[in-house]
Amino acid sequence: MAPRKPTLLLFDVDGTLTKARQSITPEMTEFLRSVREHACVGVVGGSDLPKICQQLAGGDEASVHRLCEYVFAENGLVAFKGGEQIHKADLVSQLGDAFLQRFINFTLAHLSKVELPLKRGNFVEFRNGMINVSPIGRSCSQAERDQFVEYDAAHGVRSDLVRALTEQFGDSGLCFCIGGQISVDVFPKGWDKTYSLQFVEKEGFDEIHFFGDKTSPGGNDHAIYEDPRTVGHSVVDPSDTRRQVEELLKLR
Ligand code: M1P
Repeated sequence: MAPRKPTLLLFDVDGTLTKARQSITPEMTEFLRSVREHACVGVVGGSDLPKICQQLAGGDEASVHRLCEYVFAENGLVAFKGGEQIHKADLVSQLGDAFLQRFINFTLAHLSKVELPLKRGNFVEFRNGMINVSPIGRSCSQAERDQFVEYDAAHGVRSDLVRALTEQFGDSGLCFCIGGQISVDVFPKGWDKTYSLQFVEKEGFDEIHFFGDKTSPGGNDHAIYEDPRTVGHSVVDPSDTRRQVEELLKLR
């Protein structure tokens, strides 16, 4: 492998390396491989490790580690460098079961009063480092997901959920973030994508570039995009990511 240059390119996954919830294209995989000859590559996603691996390599974790020197799942709460796990944080230790049960009960009660065109299952997904709450349910199909996106844009279902959670738990040190298409991420303050920077900021990179598509205020890429430790790049889709990386590395 070519010697590493002291620049890190850190990519969001959904909407940045792949279309939302879809798999990376072979062309984008090949592009990332070629980028590794010019810079160090990392990914930081809000999803858990199996989902990131599914999107980036059809579920093959080893391939993801070969493609990316740094892999940060759940915003970096599950962190890998060179294929070795270097960190794991845990929501239960942080918040305790009594609080978590109060939170989950309140959330389910709120969702039980929400009327939608349709609902499916898996409304509260408990992850190592965050709770993901979905009014339609995470087991919806792609077509149902697309339909919810339109419905939510018109009716503000997730904004209402965030409002209710903020009223009830606003002083508990939690963030409520509308990240993807059908859900709200809930995690302790600081456990956003900037969490991952502690693992790279002292690694000797001259610059850390971050590429993400949800960089506006309220988006789950906003904090890391604005962070003084990164040079932020706002992208609209994977082809835009590629174009901006090519410009940055002067590959065109
Ligand atoms: O885009 C990242 C988000 O992807 C999923 O969101 P959704 O299913 O709502 O599109 C979730 O994994 C979410 O946690 C994550 O932030």
